Formats: sequence, C-alpha cells, structure tokens
Amino acid sequence: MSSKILIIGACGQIGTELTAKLREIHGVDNVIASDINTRKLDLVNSGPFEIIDAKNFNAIKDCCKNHNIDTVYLMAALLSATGEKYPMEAWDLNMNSLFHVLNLAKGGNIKKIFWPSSIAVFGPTTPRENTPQHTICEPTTVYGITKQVGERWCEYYNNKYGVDVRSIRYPGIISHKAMPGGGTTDYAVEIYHEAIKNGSYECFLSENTSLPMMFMEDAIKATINLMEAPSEQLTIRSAYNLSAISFTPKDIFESIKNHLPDFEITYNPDFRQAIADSWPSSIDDSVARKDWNWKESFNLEAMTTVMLKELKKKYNP
Ligand code: VAH
Repeated sequence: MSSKILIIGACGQIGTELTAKLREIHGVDNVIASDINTRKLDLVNSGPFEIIDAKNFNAIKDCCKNHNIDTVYLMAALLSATGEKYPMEAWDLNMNSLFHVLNLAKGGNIKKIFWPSSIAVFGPTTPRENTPQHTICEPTTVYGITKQVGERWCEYYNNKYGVDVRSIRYPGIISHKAMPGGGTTDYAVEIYHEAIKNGSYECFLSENTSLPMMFMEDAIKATINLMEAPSEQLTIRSAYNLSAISFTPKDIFESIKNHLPDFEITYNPDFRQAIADSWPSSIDDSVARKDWNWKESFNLEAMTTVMLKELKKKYNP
C-alpha cells in the first residue's frame, strides 16, 4: 500500500524536487507538500498543499492526523550563512521542528522520518581530506551545531523509542529548478545562472576552496534509496556521510568555460569563506555505499552540461 507522505519545507531547494520525485513514485494524492507560505505557486498548484509552520507542533500533528500520514520528510531549516545572521531563529526552527516530528513518531503517529543533516557537522578540527563517518565533530556555525545535536537526538530516539528516523549529511547541492537560500555552497548554483545571464560572476569564495558537492538528481536518488532500504541494513542512525564530487570555484569556472569560452570570474571572499574553510574538502561515504548501495551518477562535467542546457532554456526560451 502506498505511503502517505508529508513534506515539511517543500518549497525549498531540495523540497521542491523531492516533492516531484515522491509524487512520481507514490502518486500525487499520497504526497502532501507543505511550507510556511505559498511562495512557489507552481508547486502549490501541483498537488495537495498545506501551509504549515514547522515550529508549530499542533499544525504538524493535525496534518498528520487528517491525512493519515505515515512518513515525514522534514526539509525546513535555516542554513549556514543565514544561521550566522539569525542564530536563535536557526536554533528554534532547526531543533524544534525536529523534536515535533520525533515526538509524533515516538507517539506512534508516524512510521518513518527523513531529516537532512549536513557536512556542516564537521569543523576545523575534523580531518579535511576523505573525512570518515566517525570522527571529530566540532562545528563552528550555528547551523552545524543544530545538525550535530540533531543527529544525536535522531540516534537517541531510534535507540530508546525505536523511531525509524534516517538522515544524510548532504554536501553542497546544485540544481536548476529551485534556488538555494542562505547557504555557503550557494555560489555553485549562482555561477551557472550568472554565466548564462551576464557572462561573468563575482564569487564569494576564494578560487581554491574545495568543498564536497552533489548534483540534485544524485541527492534525491540517495534520499529515496536510504528511505527505501530495509531497516535492518542500516548501521548508522545519526546521519550517513555522502559524497559525489569535490571541486573548487576554479574547477567549476573552467568546466563552464569549456562550454562558454567568454565566461569570466572574479573572486571576492566574504564572511562565508570562514565557514567554508571550517568544512572538509572531501568525504569518505563508504558506509553508505556498503549499507544501501549508494553510488553517484553525476561528475562535474555531466552536471555542468545539464545545468547550462536547462538554464539556457530558462533564460533564452
Ligand atoms: C549550506 N547548502 O551551504 C548548505 C549545506 C553543506 C552545505 O548544508 O549551508
């Protein structure tokens, strides 16, 4: 029998594409999209949609009851750059929304939860190259702290109450269907848009800043694969390391320049440079590959080809 799914934060960068994919798999009427507002009208009008503030326990509880929800994807969060501007709001949203969903599951209302963690759980004392699944995590951003603490609570609720909560430490994610918001890796999306629109881009990170990244199609594939994996196969209930490609702003610039020879870039690092410098440059995701057969499909060249093709349609219809 198809799951009845609620996506909280469906209008975000990942939520937008996750909603479409889950509706393709489970049927439109079995996937309730929700967000705090109706800012993405195409998504709002694409199937069942409810306005839900992720900080409002009763709103989530009532929606789950009214729609007999058995699976929740909690995608609402304030990301790294925004979290540094509004630390208490980031703590409030990122933590209380997680507690609401975990407690509903503990009470038996929800059977399965997906909650996104991030490579932001790592900090400057973490080994930067091929960062292992189990290692030092001393994050220096509010966002990273919320993800580190959230991972501990997910593992606790699984061990103590048997809650089937699953999580991935997403790297930076690149997509063309919805813009990211308030992240340090957002440059890797902006650069493609600016290459098509203006032929030049001022990058807010320095040219040799290597970060773990992933094309959105791979991120969605990984999320679905993890959620469909048999519970007994899963050895990690905090959050799985996940990786696909690592690249620098210089690498992505050169990849675009192969398609757009006149494209130009300048580098003007801002406060986000310090955040990026605190994160790993590459990730060991061997546990995800062993537990649930993770394997990426897109390398940098394949991602650039798709991004430029789709954005050319968007800006030069
Ligand atoms: C951010 N895109 O930049 C998010 C992500 C790994 C980074 O969590 O904050």
